[in-house]
Amino acid sequence: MDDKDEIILEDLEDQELFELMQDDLYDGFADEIVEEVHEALRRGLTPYDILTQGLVAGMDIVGDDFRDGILFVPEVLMAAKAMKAGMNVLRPLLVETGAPRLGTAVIGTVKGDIHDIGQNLVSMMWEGAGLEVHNIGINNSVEDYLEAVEKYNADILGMSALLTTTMPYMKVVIDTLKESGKRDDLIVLVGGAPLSAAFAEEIEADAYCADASEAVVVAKEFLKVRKKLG
Ligand code: B1M
Repeated sequence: MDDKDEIILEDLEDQELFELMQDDLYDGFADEIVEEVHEALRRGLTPYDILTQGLVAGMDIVGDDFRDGILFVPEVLMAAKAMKAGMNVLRPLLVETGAPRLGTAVIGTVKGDIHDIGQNLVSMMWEGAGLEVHNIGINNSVEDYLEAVEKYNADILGMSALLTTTMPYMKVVIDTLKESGKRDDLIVLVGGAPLSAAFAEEIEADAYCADASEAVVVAKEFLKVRKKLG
């Protein structure tokens, strides 16, 4: 019997439960993550705390060890799978809302980039805040973004990039929006670990969002201004 078999989730302090989630996410144990998320919910912890203190904190450790050559792509993929399993449990709770629709958003990761956990999180939180969200996934070309924005008559375009090599593509999208005369109709919000407010300003996005909760606040602020003006 390994040590994990002896752990009784109910006996753990909240902080110990979060630490166990971080360890199990690191090890890519999706089934255990699902059980632990359910246990955290059972004891009344909020979906947001479970997400940030358990899952996202675990993924931060994975990221550090990936950078330092301790973990490799297969292990990180297992961790990502475990993260998504946990997010699937939280999803209905994060998107639960009786609020009227505030506006419509399209979000996707830019061309050449297949990281989607962060933008999936933003999607969920935007839905929870009352936005109609169309998540167009990973590896999106200019054409993909433009087609989706038109199809869904979006108020907001959200772009995500996790690589320093893919973030410049956001400027390509914004420049194309300008050339086609569609830039001013849209609120363009960008995010992803290597970005910054300065980069967002440089590419003429409307704002940089450091994390999913900031993405909610910023989206709401821009929509409020737009509705007043419109
Ligand atoms: Co990759 N990877 N990866 N990876 N990966 C990073 C990004 C890296 C920083 C790891 C490292 O070295 N420490 C590094 C990038 C270095 C750089 O560019 N400077 C890196 C690398 C190098 C690579 C590969 C090139 C590795 C290789 O093949 N040699 C390769 C590239 C593949 C490609 O995209 N073409 C690669 C592959 C992968 C996996 C497939 C194994 C996997 C992705 C699985 C998936 O997403 N389905 C993976 C993962 C998981 C990571 C790390 C470990 C974790 C990313 C993550 O999910 N974080 C990452 C290290 C790190 O970031 N610390 C790393 C959790 C998530 C909740 O946070 O995505 O930052 P984040 O999202 C946040 C905010 O940034 C913000 O809100 C989110 C929630 O709070 N946000 C937005 C994000 N998007 C937003 C959009 C918005 C608003 C806010 O719109 C409005």
